[in-house]
Amino acid sequence: MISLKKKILNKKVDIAIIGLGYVGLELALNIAKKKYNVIGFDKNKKKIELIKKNQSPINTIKNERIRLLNKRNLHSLRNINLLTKCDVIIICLPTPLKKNLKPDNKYLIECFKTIFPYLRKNQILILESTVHPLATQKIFGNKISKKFDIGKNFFLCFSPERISPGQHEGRHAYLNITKLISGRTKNCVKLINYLYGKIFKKLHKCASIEIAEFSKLYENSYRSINIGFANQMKIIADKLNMNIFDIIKASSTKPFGFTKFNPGPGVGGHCIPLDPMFISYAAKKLRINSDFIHLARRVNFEVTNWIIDKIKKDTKKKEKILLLGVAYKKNIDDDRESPARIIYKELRKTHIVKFYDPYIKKLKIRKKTYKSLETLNYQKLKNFNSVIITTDHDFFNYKKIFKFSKKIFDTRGVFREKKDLKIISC
Ligand code: SAJ
Repeated sequence: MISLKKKILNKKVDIAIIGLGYVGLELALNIAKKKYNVIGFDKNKKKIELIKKNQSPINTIKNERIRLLNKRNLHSLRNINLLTKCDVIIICLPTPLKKNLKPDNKYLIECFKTIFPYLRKNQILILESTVHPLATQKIFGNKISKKFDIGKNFFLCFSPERISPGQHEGRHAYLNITKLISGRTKNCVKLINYLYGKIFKKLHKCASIEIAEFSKLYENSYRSINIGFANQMKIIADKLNMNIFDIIKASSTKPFGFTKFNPGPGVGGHCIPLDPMFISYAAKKLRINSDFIHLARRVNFEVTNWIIDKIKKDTKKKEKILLLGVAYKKNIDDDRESPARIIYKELRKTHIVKFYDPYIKKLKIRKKTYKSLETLNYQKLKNFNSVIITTDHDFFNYKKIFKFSKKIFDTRGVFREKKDLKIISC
């Protein structure tokens, strides 16, 4: 414990990061920037090769940052035996949902099976992946405590990732975001506090690993529920011929007790549609109610269908439609769970539909791949009967979109201040 503390404070620890996705790579770069020795592992050999060539596999992480990593320390899982020499092991792997909406911990379980033989005394294992309550103990803690004395000769911690993809300035910048830390024992908390205290500006010590697990899910369920509320209010306001954005703008003048959320085409990404289901899973196992979570999820899907119905009512079959943006939110290249995918797939059944996204060149839907328009020629927007603003990327020139489009379905409120017959808010 003492020697580990000294090594951490003197930056002599070797830190392994398993999973170099948008969480693990960002973390690796920030730890390397603080002059720690980082050893990166990822099962995707192509990704490792790309990073070794100083090319970022993630559009929100710029190539020039990749040089921070010592390329000799990047490995596929073939060299996982190197883990034994590492003092700290941080796991940043995906935790998707299964088709039955239950948590799918297969990546964590497989990873733990692979690394377990290489765990040795006086190592710190930190899980950053989003998991259902009690999962850290269930997947890692129970088995580790058979081989080690957690808190004495092995240390188990949990610190949920809090990345806001695509946002790098100000309070949303990675290192400015308060990092929750937790550990199985007091010594575990002390050690993650020493290490993460050297990397992040602000830490919050959670009373237990389970509190930290639940907090992550709570904050994202809060978002899903409030976005769902905004989407349902949009549908009601529309029926009353009111602009929901005028309503929200007025409510936002209240300086307390109100947090603004915008209605949109639905909820995409790898956090908000998924994380609340981890709480629902835990509630179901306890046979208690989590209606809020299911209602929000339902409304956030319903609003996408409501938009599709509105477009079908306002257009004729076989008309030409262009979707502007397919990413799940602005200024990123990620279309996971993006509502634009549903809109594109559905409208293709009755219309001639194209899409353009500056960050996404191809859409894979089921077994088919659909290509984005190569470029966006604003003058040619008039060749489409209508345009749908599905993702409000800052890249778009909205003045030109307004000028050259015949009809605009605005699902993001970008034209909320403009009252014009050719703009249909939805
Ligand atoms: N959305 C709305 N209305 C809103 C906010 C979001 O319709 O008012 C939609 C977005 O278009 C998107 C989805 O919801 O399709 C999710 O948006 P998000 O802003 O929550 O973005 P995410 O999924 O990238 O969420 C991440 C989360 N970060 C972590 O889990 C560490 C979330 O907690 C952050 O609050 C969010 O980034 C952020 O603020 O950028």
